[in-house]
Amino acid sequence: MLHAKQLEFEELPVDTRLLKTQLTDQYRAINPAQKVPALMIDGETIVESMAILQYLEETRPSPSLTPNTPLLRARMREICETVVSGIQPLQNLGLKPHFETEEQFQRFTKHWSERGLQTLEDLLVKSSGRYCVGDKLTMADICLVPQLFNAVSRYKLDLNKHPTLSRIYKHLLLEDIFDKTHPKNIKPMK
Ligand SMILES: N[C@@H](CCC(=O)N[C@@H](CS)C(=O)NCC(=O)O)C(=O)O
Repeated sequence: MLHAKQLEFEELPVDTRLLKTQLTDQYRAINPAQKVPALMIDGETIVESMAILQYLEETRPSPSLTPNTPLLRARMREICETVVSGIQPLQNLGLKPHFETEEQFQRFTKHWSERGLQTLEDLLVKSSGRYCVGDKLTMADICLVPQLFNAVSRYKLDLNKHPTLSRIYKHLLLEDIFDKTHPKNIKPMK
């Protein structure tokens, strides 16, 4: 989103896997949920991905990442919510300690990722053009790309089973903003 809005920003490291920096009191003061992301902007701290996206969209409206009719905005939100509320929380690494075995955790999270891809495919058949909603980049695309990257890299899920999803993902990966944020191009933070 920051790239899409052509904003300059600085990233601060939060190692959620090994050091679990998110669980420190220092980070809790930033995000009470002890999760990433958190955005410090305009003298405030904003947490929760959708609140961050919406804030950026409202305060930095150009280029617009919102469709221009109520129905298309609803289509965009269907996709955002499917990712942010329907898939991501059910495969978050923070759930892992609540499973008895690694295998149980993997089976559970993979199931909900697969189920989510099918939901996205069915939604995109209705809404998509070259992008998730019509022919314009929106917040739905911003939510979609990292979730699909996760499905493909972490669970080795076959996107070809979902032709619309697969077509849009391939197209989005060619976009400069998604190239910049692709894990292969992210330098490890010190
Ligand atoms: N609803 C939150 C979810 C944030 C979230 O689950 N973040 C994950 C990484 S994508 C995290 O920080 N996990 C570490 C943990 O749960 O300990 C949002 O959309 O921002």
